[in-house]
Amino acid sequence: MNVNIMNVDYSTKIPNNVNLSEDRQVLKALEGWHPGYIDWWHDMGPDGFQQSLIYLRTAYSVDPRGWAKFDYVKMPDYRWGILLAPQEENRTIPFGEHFGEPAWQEVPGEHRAMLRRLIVIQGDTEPASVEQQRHLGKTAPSLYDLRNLFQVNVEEGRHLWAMVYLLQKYFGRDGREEADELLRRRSGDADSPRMLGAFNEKTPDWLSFFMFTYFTDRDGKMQLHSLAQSGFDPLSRTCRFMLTEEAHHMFVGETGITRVVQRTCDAMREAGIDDPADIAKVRGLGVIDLPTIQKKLNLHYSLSLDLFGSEVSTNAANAFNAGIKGRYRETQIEDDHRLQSDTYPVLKLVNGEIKRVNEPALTALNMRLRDDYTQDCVKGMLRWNKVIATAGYDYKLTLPNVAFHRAIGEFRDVHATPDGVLIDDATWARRKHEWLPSTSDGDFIASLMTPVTEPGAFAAWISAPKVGIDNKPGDFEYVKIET
Ligand code: BYC
Repeated sequence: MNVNIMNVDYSTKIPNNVNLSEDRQVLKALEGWHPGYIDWWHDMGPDGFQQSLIYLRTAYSVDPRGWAKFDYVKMPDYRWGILLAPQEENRTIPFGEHFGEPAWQEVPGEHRAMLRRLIVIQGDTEPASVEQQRHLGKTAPSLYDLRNLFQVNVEEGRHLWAMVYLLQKYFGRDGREEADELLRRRSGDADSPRMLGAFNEKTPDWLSFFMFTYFTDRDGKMQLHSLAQSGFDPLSRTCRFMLTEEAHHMFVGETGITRVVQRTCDAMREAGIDDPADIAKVRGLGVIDLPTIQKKLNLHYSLSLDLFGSEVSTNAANAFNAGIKGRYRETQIEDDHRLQSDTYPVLKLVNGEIKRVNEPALTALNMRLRDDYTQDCVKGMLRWNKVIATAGYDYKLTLPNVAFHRAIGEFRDVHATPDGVLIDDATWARRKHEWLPSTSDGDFIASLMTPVTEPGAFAAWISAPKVGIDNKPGDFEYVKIET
């Protein structure tokens, strides 16, 4: 199978709208990179199912009215294409010192290193998430979920291609070296880890997968939006198209958690359980109790907050000034887009207390993006809490305080409860498993993770989705597992 893939004719078989067939040098670089990618996919991509037929969508166009088609595909045959959103005519740089100047079609020399660093970091997260999720296929709660996992995985693979294309096209030899490094690092590896913290954590079970796609993919959304504003037009166009795919990943997370919460509430109702905090009783029903869901949420939200970097960051200010990385929805914000004399309130630790302090808006850009992220996170929470309230339970899932369980930024050296009360090391050590999943919580969840492979059937801890993918009926065979 490897052999066939190495023979792929890139100029015709890779869907691309960047005229690869006439760009011999880049084509050659991508051809050189491709076998290593396929090796990586076999070593670190989904464990098993490589010969199964999966009902996947493949991007084939950048027309928002119809950009993907669905069909049965074996994952190694997925057509990882290079697609950029259409070029906007006369686009100008929407922020920073170059505000109003024509967007760059080539790398601006003085910002080359910064631009390359951001593209490499973005690229590094994509394969990392595939590596983190590689074992999940074996315990999927349904064929529908199995298909969604693989859809997310192949698209993260495509997003790696997207960044590798930029590196190889615009950054010459060091771009090619960085592209090779992206295949060399491994999530969680002691010697050669992925670049950002959350991408070296484990995704041990399906509840973690849903939390990851809800919270961590949403960091991806915010970062991609910021890079989509970039004055470097090829990066902007690449990220704009990636966001089209990214929406489904967050849908998987949001609806996944909704379905887990729904099933738990239904099971508690059927069994006549009135107290959702009666963990032993609820677990006895073979569903995940709400307090444990809250602990998983605390973990994934806090890990994802770390991905925004320090609240006060000169890196962020420099990237903005340079016109490389903007704000969420930059073009819709009504201000001067230069921020030279503006301020922004930042949460900081002042004399042992968490306080809002005004900082120069330029250095506070990570904080601002993180605030936008938190607002976005709240939306799904409201939906989950509605499910709980509709079932008649007085229980609310909440986002923990930003000082809780942090490894990056202002609060990394202190301990705080999810309510934001600062506590000492001993209290933290004693109580942390009230707020974060313990080994026994993990063991319980793991005990539920038995695969369900009959079309239309679902594991007992998760309810069925409301609608199928591509409007398929409930018993559709999303994955034809090879035997
Ligand atoms: N872990 O000034 P600072 C996605 C480093 S997710 C480890 O505070 P800055 C996806 C930092 O590199 C989106 N190290 O932060 C989701 C710097 O090191 P150096 C991925 C960290 O630079 C799911 C030092 O600390 N895209 O797409 O303003 C599935 C001081 O940095 C971390 C991006 O992140 C950390 N968490 O902001 C698949 C966009 N945080 O250089 C995909 C590109 C900071 O001094 N990246 N450090 O050695 C960026 O914009 C920025 O680099 C960051 C950090 C927001 C990550």
